[in-house]
Amino acid sequence: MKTNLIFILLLLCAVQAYPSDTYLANIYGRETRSLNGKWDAIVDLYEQGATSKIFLNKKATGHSDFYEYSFENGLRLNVPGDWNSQKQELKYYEGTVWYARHFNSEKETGKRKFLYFCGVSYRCNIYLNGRKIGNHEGSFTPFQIEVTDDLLQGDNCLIVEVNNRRQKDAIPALAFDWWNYGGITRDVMLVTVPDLYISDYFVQLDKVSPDVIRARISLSGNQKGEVVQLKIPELGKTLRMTTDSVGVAQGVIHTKLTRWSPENPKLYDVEITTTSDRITERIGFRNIKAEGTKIYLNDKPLFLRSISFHEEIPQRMGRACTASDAGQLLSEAKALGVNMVRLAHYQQNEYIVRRAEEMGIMLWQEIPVWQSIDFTSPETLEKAKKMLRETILRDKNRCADCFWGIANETRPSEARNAFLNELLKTGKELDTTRLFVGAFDNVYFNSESKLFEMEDPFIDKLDMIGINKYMGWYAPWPLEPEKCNWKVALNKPLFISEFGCEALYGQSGDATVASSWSEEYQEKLFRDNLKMFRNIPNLCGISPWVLYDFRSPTRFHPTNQEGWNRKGLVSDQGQRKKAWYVIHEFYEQIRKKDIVNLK
Ligand code: GCB
Repeated sequence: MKTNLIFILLLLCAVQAYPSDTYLANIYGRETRSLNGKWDAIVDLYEQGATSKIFLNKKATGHSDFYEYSFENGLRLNVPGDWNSQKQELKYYEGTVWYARHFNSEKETGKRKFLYFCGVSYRCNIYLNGRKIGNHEGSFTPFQIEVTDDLLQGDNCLIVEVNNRRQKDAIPALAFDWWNYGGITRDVMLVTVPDLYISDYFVQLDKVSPDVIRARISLSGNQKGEVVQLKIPELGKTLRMTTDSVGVAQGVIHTKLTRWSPENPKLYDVEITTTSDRITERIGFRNIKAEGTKIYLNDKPLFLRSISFHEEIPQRMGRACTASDAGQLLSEAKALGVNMVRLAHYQQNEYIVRRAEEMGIMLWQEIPVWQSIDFTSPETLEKAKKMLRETILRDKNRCADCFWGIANETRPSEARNAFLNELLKTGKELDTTRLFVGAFDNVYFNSESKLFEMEDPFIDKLDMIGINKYMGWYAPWPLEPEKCNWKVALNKPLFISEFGCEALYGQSGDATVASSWSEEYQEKLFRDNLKMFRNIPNLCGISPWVLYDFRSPTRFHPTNQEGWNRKGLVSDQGQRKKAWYVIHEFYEQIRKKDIVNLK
């Protein structure tokens, strides 16, 4: 009863936090026209394009007129796609590129039109027919701009100024351990909706109850007194609601249903209709909670068999951006025997999230608050909050998303604590059905107590604590692995969110020498770490770092790395290293015997 009351109160707060008037939930369920394809591009090394107003896209007429630019007959870039992998000269480019394309549009009475960008890396300004209509910061979340009144009948010229320069106040900031891909890296589309449309909805199972579906549906323009119908045909359920004074309709469905799980990733067709709009989506229902030191999915404790990957196709040395890329990454994860993926270190594209859900893979999604963020800057805090908000908005109906990660490897300080507190507050205002987590790297070996310990006042606020610990690589073993005992956050579920070491595929060497960069060293390190994990009493799962070797400019070794982080269980060419088999065997044992405690 008490839980329900708290839920309703939080729901009320949440309603105010949503931009219900002009939002567009479930973009792939809308009437869209793709603006993907080849775009014209201009590389603006000295960032002079704005001063030269190249967004006006002028053409010379008469005798004395000329312009020192033209989008025609120059560079062409694929959208979606990063520029780094499309042109050798742009491999290391960090700066501005202008993208341009034309498209036709017709005025339609009773309709509204939006431009929707699934992801532009890192910041951008959008110009339509010579006029700036919007901007966005943050590579990994979508944004939309209403263009109903800006579109011309017939030809329209869309220009996007994209910049991926690293900055101190950005998220991530100046240095990070992955490639800084720039460009329009995700789908772009023109969306058409009715004047009064279904802008947003949150349809999920109650936090604790297995047979109560809670629905909150928002209409554009905060329209009051509209009838909204939610239908789940397979359950034989139809819920009729009416919107309140802020255009929100809320209700519950009581029903017996099959809950989504890795073993049975059941999804239901859900249909929402109003007098003017209709939208459908496949939605799954599950309960996730942390209690004591365990994670419960559908009231059953489980061990999280996870892996991480970047949104990168190593063979192509570029960003993953299509449905088939998502299939490639996730099927390699699935082959390892996982029931979960930690999507590192940022919000990955919707193809990945939706495919994971269909395959029965739980997700930890995080925002790129990675190590050295400027915690003292109020602007950076606002950016982080916006990123978290945009993540939750996009994926709140994805039952696969079980964990929202708010930070990776941040160290306690007054500024850091205050920053993360605020961020967490924002997250909880938006979503109370998931678990909030973070990954920390401040566990250390206390030579007096002879225990692995950690002091961080913030971790008490989280539902599960992720620990990144590189024993045998960045940290030498202080004792035999089987003698390493942990006393960290004993009252909470503890998840090893990273561990591992580098090895070059096919390189054979001494299993006791780190600098051999050998598969044997990596294989032994994995076996040793698995021994230690048995001594973590509150362990609820592990996520080795990382599935594939990935590109990183911070990896300087000329023969073993060449700009690659070699911690993959799978090489950049897709070959499985010896350590892959260690984890595969371990995960198979856990799965077959349904093991929850390693002890
Ligand atoms: C970490 C980071 C991850 C790095 C990894 C490494 O702790 O969280 O982003 O890539 O270590 O390989 O050093």
